[in-house]
Amino acid sequence: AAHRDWWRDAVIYQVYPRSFADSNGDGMGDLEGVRTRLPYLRDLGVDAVWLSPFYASPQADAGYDVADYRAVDPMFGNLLDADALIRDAHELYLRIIVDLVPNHSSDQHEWFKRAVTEGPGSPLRDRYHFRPGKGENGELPPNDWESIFGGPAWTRITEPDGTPGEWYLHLFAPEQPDFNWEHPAVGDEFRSVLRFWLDMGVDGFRIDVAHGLVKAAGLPDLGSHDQLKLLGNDVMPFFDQDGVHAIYREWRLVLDEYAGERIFVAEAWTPTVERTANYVRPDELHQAFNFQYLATYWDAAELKVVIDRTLDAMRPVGAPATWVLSNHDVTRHATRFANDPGLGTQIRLAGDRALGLRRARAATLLMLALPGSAYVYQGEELGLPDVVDLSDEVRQDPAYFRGEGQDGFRDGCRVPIPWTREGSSYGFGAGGSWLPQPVEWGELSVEAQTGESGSTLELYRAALAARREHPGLGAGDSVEWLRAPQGVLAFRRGEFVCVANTSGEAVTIPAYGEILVASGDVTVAQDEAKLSADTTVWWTTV
Ligand code: TEU
Repeated sequence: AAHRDWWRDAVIYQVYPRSFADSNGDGMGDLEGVRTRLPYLRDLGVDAVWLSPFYASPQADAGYDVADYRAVDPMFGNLLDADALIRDAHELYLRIIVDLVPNHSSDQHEWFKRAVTEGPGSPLRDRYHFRPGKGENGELPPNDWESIFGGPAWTRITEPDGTPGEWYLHLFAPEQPDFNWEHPAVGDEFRSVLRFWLDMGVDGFRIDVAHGLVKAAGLPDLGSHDQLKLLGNDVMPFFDQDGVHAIYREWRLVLDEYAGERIFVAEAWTPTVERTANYVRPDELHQAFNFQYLATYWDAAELKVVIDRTLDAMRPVGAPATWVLSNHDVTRHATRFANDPGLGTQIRLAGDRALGLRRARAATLLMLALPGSAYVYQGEELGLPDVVDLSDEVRQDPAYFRGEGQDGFRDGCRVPIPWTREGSSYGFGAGGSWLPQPVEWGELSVEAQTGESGSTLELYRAALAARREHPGLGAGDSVEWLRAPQGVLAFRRGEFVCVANTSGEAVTIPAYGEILVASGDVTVAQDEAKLSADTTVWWTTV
C-alpha cells in the first residue's frame, strides 16, 4: 500500500534471515540472500518485510540474544549489506521493519560482561536485575519466577574472586539477561538505537517481548499465578505491567521526528485483546500482534468471537486490528490445523497433512479479507508444514532443550525455504542448510509452484493482488455478518463478500456475485453455490 497510513491495511511478510536464502554457501541465510529475493516478495504482493534479528549475537536464541544492537552479525553480513537491502527494498516499494529486542541483551553484551567482571557493586549491575540469593549462603534464587524456556528465571554468577555470587534475572535463556528499565541509561541507549536504525532508513520496528520490559516493584513472588500459560491468564508480575506504556510514549516521540510514516508493532502476549489495545493507543505503538487470533483453531464459532472481540477492542483506540496465523515461535498453521484442536501451538505431530493444508489455505483467505493488517510468515505461502521429525542432534531451539517436554518445538517452523525443485538445499544455498530439509521440499518449492494453477503460492499471489486492486478488502474497522449455515462464516465488506466453510462438509450458500478468489472448489448453479469442506471464497457483488 503506497497510500497514506499504509500500515493500517498492510500485509507484512516475516523473513527469518537464517532460513530464507543463503548467498555465500555457509548453510545459513544472510542479508544478501534476502536482498536478491526482494523481487520475489514484490511479485508476491506484500507491502513490507519484517526481518527477525540479524544483529551481532552469539546465537544462543537464534539472534534474540543481542550483543551489539548497532552491528550486523558476520553470519548475516555487515552494515553495508543492511544498507543495500533497505535501499533496494525501497526501490521496489517494499518497506523494511527490523526487530528490536529491548527486554534483554545477550550475556555477551558489553554492559553485562562488565557487570560481571567488575564484581559486586559495579554500577553496570544496576542496568540488569542482580540480586543476592536467599538462604543461608545465598544459594537460593531471589524469587520463584520461572524462565519461559523452563527452569528458574535466575542464574547465579561466579564473582571475579571465584566465589559464588549474585543472581541475575532472565525471563528467557540464561544467556539473555533482562534489562532493568528503571535505570535511565537503558532508556537512553534504546532511544539512541532507534535513531541509529531510523537514520539507516528503516520503516519501523517489531518490538520483541514488548509486554515484558517493566517488572512489578520489588520483584514479588509469583505465588499461585500460572505463569507458563501466555494467554487467557491474569497479569504476571513480569508481564504487561502498566509502567511499560510510558516507555512507548517516549519512543513514539522519537519515531515521529522522522518523516515517512514509520511504525512500531508490539509482540505483546497479553491475557486479552482489550489489554493488547492499551499498546496501540494514539500516542503509543501502531500495531500489536493478535495472538488470540493465532491461538484460535479453525472453527467458525470460535473465530467469530475472536474477530468481533478484536474489532471491538481496536475501534475505540483507532488502531488497526492485526491478524497472524504463523511465525517463528509456533507450529505452522498447516500443521496445527492438521491436528486436533486443543494441542495448542507447539506440536510435533504431522497429523492429516492434506486436511491441514486445505484448512490453512482457507484460513489465509479468511485472514486476508478481514479489516486491518495481516502478517505472513515465510514459507506459509508455499503451504509448508512444520518439520516434525527433526532429531535432537540437529535441533537448536534453547526452549526445546530447557522445556519440560511440552513446549519449544520451534525448530520445525524454522527449516530453510525451498526455492528450486532440485539442487543443493533446494535453492536455499550452495552449502546445505543449517536444519535438514525433508525430501518433499522440492515439490513445495517456489519453482515447483510458480505458474501452477491451484498451487498455494498462486493462491497467495491472487489473493494479495486482489487485495491491492480492491483496497476495500483490508480497509475499515468492522465486518457486516451475514446469515450462514452452521460451521460457516459469511460477512460483507462493502462490495465484497467472504464466506469461510470451516465444517468438514460441503455447504450450499447463495451465489453472492462473481468469484474473485477461492481456496478450493466452489460450483455455482444459478443463485446457489456449493462450497467444499474447509474452503473460503471471496465474491465481488458489483
Ligand atoms: O518470543 C516471546 C515469547 O514469549 C514466546 O513466543 C516464546 O518464545 C515461545 O512461546 C517459547 O516456546 C520472542 C521471540 O519471538 C522469540 O523467538 C524469542 O525466543 C523470545 O522473544 C526471546 O527473545
